[in-house]
Amino acid sequence: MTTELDINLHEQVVERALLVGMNITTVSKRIDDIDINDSMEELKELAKAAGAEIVGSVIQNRPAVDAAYYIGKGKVEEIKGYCEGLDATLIIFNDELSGAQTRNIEDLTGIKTIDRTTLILDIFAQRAKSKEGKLQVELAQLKYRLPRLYGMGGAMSRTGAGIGTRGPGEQKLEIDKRHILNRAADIRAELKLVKKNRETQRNQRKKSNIPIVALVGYTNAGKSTLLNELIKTHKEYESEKEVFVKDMLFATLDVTLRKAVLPNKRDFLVVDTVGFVSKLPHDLVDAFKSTLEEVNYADLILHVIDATNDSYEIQKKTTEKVLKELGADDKKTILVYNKVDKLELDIYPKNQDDVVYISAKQGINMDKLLNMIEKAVMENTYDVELLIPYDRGDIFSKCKDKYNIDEFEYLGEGTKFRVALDEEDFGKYKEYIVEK
Ligand SMILES: Nc1nc2c(ncn2[C@@H]2O[C@H](COP(=O)(O)OP(=O)(O)OP(=O)(O)O)[C@@H](O)[C@H]2O)c(=O)[nH]1
Ligand SMILES: [Mg+2]
Repeated sequence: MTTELDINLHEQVVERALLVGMNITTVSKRIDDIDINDSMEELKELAKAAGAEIVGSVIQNRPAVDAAYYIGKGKVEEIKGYCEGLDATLIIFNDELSGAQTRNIEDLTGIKTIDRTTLILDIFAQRAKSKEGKLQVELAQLKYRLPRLYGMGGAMSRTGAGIGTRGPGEQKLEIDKRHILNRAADIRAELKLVKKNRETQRNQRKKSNIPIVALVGYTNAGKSTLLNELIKTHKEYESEKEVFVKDMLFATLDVTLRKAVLPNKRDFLVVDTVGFVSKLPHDLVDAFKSTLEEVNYADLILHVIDATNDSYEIQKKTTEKVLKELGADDKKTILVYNKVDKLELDIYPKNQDDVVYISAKQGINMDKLLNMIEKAVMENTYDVELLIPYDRGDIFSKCKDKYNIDEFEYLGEGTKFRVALDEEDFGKYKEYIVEK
């Protein structure tokens, strides 16, 4: 007999996971498709991030998906044997399973079975700290669970036809379903408020004309470390403004904005974002859309790449794919190869126009990066000195609001200051330019 104590003890035992991947052999591969072995390697990292121990990995080659057992009944029986031999307590599939497939596989093997999406959602749920982050993850989980509800907990939905079909099982499902729908509606309403807030802030930023630079990249590439390094350029820098850095997948779930300063003394904003992996669950991207949207409002993207990771090419492709999904793939981008302190010097190529090799942790090549950022965000701006007569004080205040000017001089003829004007203002204030 199991006691409550047994159950609690059992929950703390590390789950022993067997990974299962499917290689569909008939579909012709596109160039940007990720190789099944790489995909399995990534799944392994994800499973570890969720706290599981990996006991084995199986790849099934098949011309097509099996509707009932995904990899085919015969293969599931084979996997049951592996699980017994390896003492596995969890099976993780590399793709999304339907509710029915999950149930069939669990029934046949007698072992808890989850898919890649559930795994990623689980990691996010463990990591979410802010209220918005938690709500977004919960919404994604509810959306993913709902259509799969009827496949869960096999015994409930297999009450059969005829008398008794509307038994407690079915009723419970209806209650669960209604509960999920209600909760999802509540969360959406709460997130709507947060979104509104975010929009107001965004509009204020837009008015202030500060360039925005977004850090994106594969999880663990060093985005947050780079943000912490960039903000040291600001005179109001305090170590409390630093963000959370950790050697783990998905350390950052929230979008954070911080001020930093360009070599030409102009302020800019740095945005840290959630890291990417391949096959990022659609419900999750959807739920995080309003936070990820910050990327779309950026003037420049710094695509941070861990140059020391063996799979950095794949990680780069993965990030590019997610950017495309967000509609941000045509943004001006600098490729920032990070962690070069761990590489042999000279093995990395010379810096090119939109490529730079840095170490965020050791502060290597930060000056180069900052110059590149300056060049990119100042493109299409005109660095000039203006002399505004006192009877046109309105122009001076407009410039002050828009370009956050710190330094100016009151002269006999008017107010003199340096400013990087945008194209429109450059045309408008031409007559007041004293020096280009
Ligand atoms: N050696 C070395 N390690 C670095 C460098 N930059 C970051 N790291 C380490 O890489 C790990 C991940 O860094 P983070 O800044 O948290 O990475 P991230 O891209 O924000 O990760 P997520 O938030 O999970 O997407 C940490 O252990 C950092 O200390 C670097 O330049 N050199
Ligand atoms: Mg981070």
